[in-house]
This record gives sequence, C-alpha cells and structure tokens, in this order.
Amino acid sequence: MSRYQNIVILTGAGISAESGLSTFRGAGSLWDGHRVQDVATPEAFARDPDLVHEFYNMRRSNLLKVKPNAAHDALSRLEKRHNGSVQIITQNVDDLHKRSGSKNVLHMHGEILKARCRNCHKIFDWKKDLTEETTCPTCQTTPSLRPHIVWFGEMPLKMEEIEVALYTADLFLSIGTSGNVYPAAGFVAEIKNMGKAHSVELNLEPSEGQFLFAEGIYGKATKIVPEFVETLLKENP
Ligand code: BJW
Repeated sequence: MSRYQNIVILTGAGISAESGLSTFRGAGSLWDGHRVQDVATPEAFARDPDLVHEFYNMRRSNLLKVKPNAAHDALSRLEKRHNGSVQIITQNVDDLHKRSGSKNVLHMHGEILKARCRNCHKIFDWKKDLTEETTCPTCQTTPSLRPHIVWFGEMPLKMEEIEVALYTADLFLSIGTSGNVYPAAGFVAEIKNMGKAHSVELNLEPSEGQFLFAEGIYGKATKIVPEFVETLLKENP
C-alpha cells in the first residue's frame, strides 16, 4: 500500500515564473506599475474595458510564446506514475500544466485562453486579442466578450470539486504561491484542521501561511519540484 494515495497540489504564479511568466506581487511583477483595482476587478472592467482588455491581450500573447518548465513536467510525470490520484488545483490562468501533459487540473481563477460572453454566458477557446468590438460567435452581441478570469470579488470556479479533493487528500502540496489570495490561501488551514493529510510548501521563500505547513522546502521550482517528485515516487512505488 502506498504511503500516500490522494495527492492534491495547489499551484500559483511561482511555478510558471521560470517559463517567463511574471508573478503577481513584488518588484518587476505583473502588477508593478498597475494598481490591482485598475485591472483585476469587475468594477475596473466596467469603468475602463479597453485598459483591462489591453492588459489581458498582452498576457495572452506572452503566454503563447512560452513553454512549460521542469516543475510542470515533474507534476505531469507524478500524475502518470503515481499509484493513486493526483489532483492539481491551479490559481494560474495559463495552460502550462495542460501543455506539459497533466490531465487532472482545476483552474480556480479561470483561463486566459478562454473568453466568456457576458450576455449568453457561453465560454469559448480564445487565442486572439479581445476588444469591446469583438462580437460573441453564438449570440452575436457586441460588446459582450470578457476574459474568462476570476477577478477580485467574483466567486472562484470549481469550488465543489476542490472541496471534495481537499477532503480526500492525504498529501497536500502548495507550490509557488504567496498565500495572499483567498480562498486558496485558506486551503492549508482546512487541511490542518481536518488532520488527515501531510502538508508541504514548496516555494522560493516562506509564504504568509508557512507556519500552517508541516514541512517547507525553499528554492526555485525547477529545482525543488523535480527533486521532491522523484523522492515521492521512490518512497511510493
Ligand atoms: C517562486 C518562484 C520560483 C516566485 N520558484 N516560487 C478572506 C480574507 C480577506 C480577504 C478575502 C477573504 N476571502 C476573500 C477575500 C477577498 C479576495 C482576497 O483574497 N483578497 C486578498 C487581497 C486578501 N478574494 C476574492 O475576491 C476571491 N473571491 C472570493 O473570495 O469569492 C467569495 C468566496 C466565498 C466563499 C468561498 C469561496 C469564495 C477571488 C480571487 C480572485 C483572484 N484573482 C487573481 C487575478 C486573476 C486575474 C489575473 O490573472 O490577472 O488571481 S489575483 C492574483 O493572485 C491571481 C493569482 O492567481 C492570485 C494568487 O497569486 P499567486 O499565485 O500566489 O502569485 P504571487 O505573485 O502572489 O506569488 C508568487 C509566489 O511564487 C511568491 O511567493 C514567490 O516567492 C514565488 N516564486 N518565483 C518557486 N522560480
């Protein structure tokens, strides 16, 4: 019997940093130069849709130029080789887990390569720029499409599936997230309160909630995640 059966992994911007995607907080980050309330709230979009579209158009086109890194690849290897379940819950809106081969991925903050119609609510795969002149392919309304992203004050996606995954976890990993944004930042406390799972933080530096984790491993994701996965696979044949 494997030591761990159900592995749940929360990922954040830090796992994609070495692929060339900026993180959200700190110097040189995505919001360095933008006030968050100018771009990442529904109110900001209502006030200045062109500015918000421009911000996401830039990030969508950047994403199409980058590739998954060794940390994404290690998690996809873990899913293939682990004799049990591996569920990734990602706060990231990029598609790098999927491109690296992971199949069980829940995007709780949405996906930047999708657009959603504010009128008919249909969701589309979307790789081009969005503007207020873009017409919904289904209901033909203009303006109607917005990035399929969860902004502050909006309900994160897939919460029921996430709660089930957290409940059944016996190993919880948190990779590359600063632990600033809820509800994701509260998952480790839920895990601790349930008392059924071992928890490990893998990050460049200790996060806000580091004291809630049973173990912490600090360094660059492309180094510490593959090392951790190899050890896990050896100990859980
Ligand atoms: C590396 C590395 C390398 C770097 N290797 N590591 C409770 C208390 C207080 C407030 C709230 C609360 N509950 C809700 C709120 C309000 C709000 C919130 O959390 N506000 C905070 C500011 C306090 N939350 C919400 O509004 C959420 N909705 C909500 O709660 O609905 C109600 C609800 C009720 C009940 C149940 C469920 C829900 C919605 C949040 C939406 C967040 N959206 C964003 C923007 C998306 C759009 C976009 O992409 O532009 O999502 S915010 C932004 O932060 C983005 C990220 O997914 C998210 C998390 O950031 P992340 O991933 O942690 O990135 P960073 O940059 O912060 O950290 C990177 C880390 O990596 C750092 O630690 C580095 O050290 C590390 N690193 N290089 C390894 N090479």
